[in-house]
Formats: sequence, structure tokens, C-alpha cells
Amino acid sequence: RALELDLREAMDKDEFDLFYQPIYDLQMDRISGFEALLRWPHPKRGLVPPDQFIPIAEDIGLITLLGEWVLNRACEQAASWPSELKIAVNVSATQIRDPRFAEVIANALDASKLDPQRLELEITESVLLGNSAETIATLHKLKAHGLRIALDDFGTGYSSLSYLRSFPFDKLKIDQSFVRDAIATKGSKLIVRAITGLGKSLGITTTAEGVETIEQLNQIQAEGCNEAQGFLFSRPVPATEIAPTILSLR
Ligand code: G
Ligand code: G
Ligand code: MN
Ligand code: NA
Repeated sequence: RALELDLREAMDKDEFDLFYQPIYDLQMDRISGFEALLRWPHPKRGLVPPDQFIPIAEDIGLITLLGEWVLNRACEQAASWPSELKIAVNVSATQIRDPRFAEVIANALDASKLDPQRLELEITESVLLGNSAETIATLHKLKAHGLRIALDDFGTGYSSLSYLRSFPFDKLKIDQSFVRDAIATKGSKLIVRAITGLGKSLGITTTAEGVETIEQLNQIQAEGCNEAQGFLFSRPVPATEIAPTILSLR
């Protein structure tokens, strides 16, 4: 049976779940928020990773509906947290290009009563491919409403730097491939340094992703990254484990 049939059914049956991974503020020495990560506990196949089903959801036109579910659930969840905690949500290019996107966001904020300043959207460079005027306008509109916009997987796209000119991002998330090699490989270390410097020059936050070891943490801290995220702090956890995760990282 094809995964795409199961996907449609999963949407109807509300089979999806969100996990949350803490993002650690290295200067304040505390959790600044969580990134919502979609999970699909499939009744027969077990946990299907997002890399496997999000591209299919894109292909069959289900991503806007699924993305709307993610936004609603994430905002609702975050509204129950202490107000200093932000929520970061990944959004795909197709989602943002949907004419209803701004309305979907407004509805999620309305329904949850979440302060827009606590919502951060993570987009990849692919969102800005082609530099569509509509997409840029949508992002500006969202930012004007107080949302924060982060550029995810930074450094892995085609022409990273030109995207920084097309939109005033609030954050750069340094791709985990650079962070992973930052100890062993000089090139990666220098790339982390360069991105951190870029963030400083632009006056925006830099977040190192995929921090797994204390050595990597020391390295990215020495380079002046503002935030860190990765298995060293915590794997993505279900909503019920958010409070224990916060306590364990105190
Ligand atoms: O959670 P994990 O590291 O397996 O995520 C794999 C990929 O799926 C990452 O690139 C992540 O950004 C993406 N992803 C996770 N959750 C969502 C989501 O809710 N929406 C979109 N568009 N992508 C997501
Ligand atoms: O593309 P994006 O950055 O949104 O992807 C986030 C993905 O990275 C999630 O699937 C999450 O599970 C994964 N992830 C988060 N921290 C780590 C880590 O320390 N190591 C590895 N290998 N993956 C991680
Ligand atoms: Mn992300
Ligand atoms: Na990323």
C-alpha cells in the first residue's frame, strides 16, 4: 500500500504528533524556546521520519493542510508554556506560497491567544528561490505582525548570501553538517566562524544546530554563537516531557 494513501488517511484520523526540541540561549544560560518537529507514528510502519513523508505531502498537495495542523497545534501548545519561551515552526516553500498562508497564521495566533512575538517561522533558502515578490511581501507582513523569521539549514543552499539581502531575517540557524565537523575539520570551523561573524555584523541571532558533544559546544561558544540546539541538550521530546526537559537543563 502506497505511503501517500496512508498520508491522506492519517490526516483524517489525526495520526500526526509534534515533538519539541529545546533551543538553548548560551548567554542567558537557559532555554529560550523549542522547535516543533513533526512525527508520524504509523500504525503499521512505526515512526515514519518527516524526511520520508513531507516530500510526499508536498507532491500530493497535502502540505498546506498538514502545515496548518502543525501551526495550530504548536501555537496551542506554546500558549500553555511560561511566556519567555518561544516556539519555532518549520514551514515549507509550498505553504508560504499558498495565498491563505497569512490568514492561517493569524487564525492559529487568534485561536491560541499566543503572543505573535513568541512565534518564529523557520524557512529554508528554497522558499526564496526565484525571489518571488509575493513571498517577500508575505514575509514582511508577518514580521510586521511581530513574528520572527529564521533562515534554517544556513550554508547548505546555493547562494546563501544573496538571500540575506532580500529579507531581514531575525536568525541564522547554522546547518548541523558544519557544527558536526567544527572540531575535526578546519574548513567547517572557519565556516561556523564566518557565519557567526555575519550574524554579528547583521545584528541577528546565530544558532548552532546538531550540537552533540561538549567539545562542539565549547567550540561554537568560543566562536560566539548565541544559541545551541542538539542531542547534547536534548533530543526532540513529546509535549508531556517539556516540563521535565526544562527542569533537567536548569
Ligand atoms: O525531526 P527531523 O530532524 O527528523 O526533521 C527532518 C526534517 O523535516 C527537517 O528538515 C525538518 O526541518 C523537517 N520538518 C520537521 N517538522 C516539520 C514541519 O512541521 N514542517 C515542515 N515543513 N518540515 C518539518
Ligand atoms: O532541517 P531542520 O534543522 O529543521 O532539522 C532538524 C532535524 O535535526 C530534526 O529532525 C532533529 O531531530 C534533528 N536533530 C536535532 N538535533 C540533532 C543532533 O544533535 N544530531 C542529529 N544528528 N540530528 C539532530
Ligand atoms: Mn528547523
Ligand atoms: Na536546520
